[in-house]
Amino acid sequence: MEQLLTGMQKCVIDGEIDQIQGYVNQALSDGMEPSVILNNGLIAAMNEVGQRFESGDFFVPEMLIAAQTMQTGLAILKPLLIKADIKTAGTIVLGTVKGDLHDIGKNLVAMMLEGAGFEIRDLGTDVNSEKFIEAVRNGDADILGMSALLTTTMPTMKETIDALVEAGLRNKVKIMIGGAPVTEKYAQSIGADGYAPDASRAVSLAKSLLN
Ligand code: B1M
Repeated sequence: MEQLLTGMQKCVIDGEIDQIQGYVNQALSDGMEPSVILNNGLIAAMNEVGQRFESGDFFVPEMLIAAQTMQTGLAILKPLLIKADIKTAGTIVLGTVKGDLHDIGKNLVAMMLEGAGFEIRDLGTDVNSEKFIEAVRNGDADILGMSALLTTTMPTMKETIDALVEAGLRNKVKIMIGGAPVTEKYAQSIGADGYAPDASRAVSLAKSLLN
């Protein structure tokens, strides 16, 4: 069993996307619990990927292919996890803000967060403050995550936070933001709870916000 998990981790870390289904199916037919495969196989591998990215051993392409491999494995587990009612690490509503169509970074953040056990509600791109607020009001989100790649679209982040305050919903969620032009200072100035410079640190931030 240990050997199978080690192989599965290596498969994700090396981005061997064609082989991951074989590992997951083998583990399931050997009787391994889906939650064990998720936590000790896929998530453990993505933790390692995050560490390699932060230490400069991995770059965006390696992280992307690892995340895609993890998602291919996760697709097999998802229906089983839902049936078993396994608790997620938390629910995150995520989107790229109004006027902004850049989604490569946001998708990578979503994949890494999913790899860390979070449930993601991805609202896509060009999301206005009303849509973010509706998702917070009607859902059970723990975190609202906004991404912006253009200096001209960053103000929607502040608009959304102000509108959440106005709607009396600000205390319902933690707010994290990111994207190339965004900074820690900007996050503080608009009243967000946190900023992450990359997908790997988005995972640590999300975990710390919910602790
Ligand atoms: Co555009 N673009 N683009 N573009 N584009 C930039 C952002 C730009 C810096 C290029 C430049 O001029 N040097 C510039 C912005 C200038 C500025 O505002 N200061 C720019 C511009 C001007 C434009 C247009 C206006 C160009 C035009 O039409 N005249 C136009 C705008 C369209 C629109 O959105 N309305 C435009 C269009 C496009 C394409 C459609 C062609 C394409 C986007 C395709 C897509 O996303 N589906 C595109 C691309 C690819 C880029 C660059 C080249 C690359 C962006 C990217 O994907 N990076 C970009 C230049 C650059 O950044 N070098 C550029 C890789 C990605 C993994 O990184 O997105 O930073 P990033 O995400 C990181 C972190 O930022 C962080 O984690 C991610 C992963 O590590 N992160 C978060 C991101 N979101 C987060 C959220 C979090 C936490 C962390 O919490 C919620």
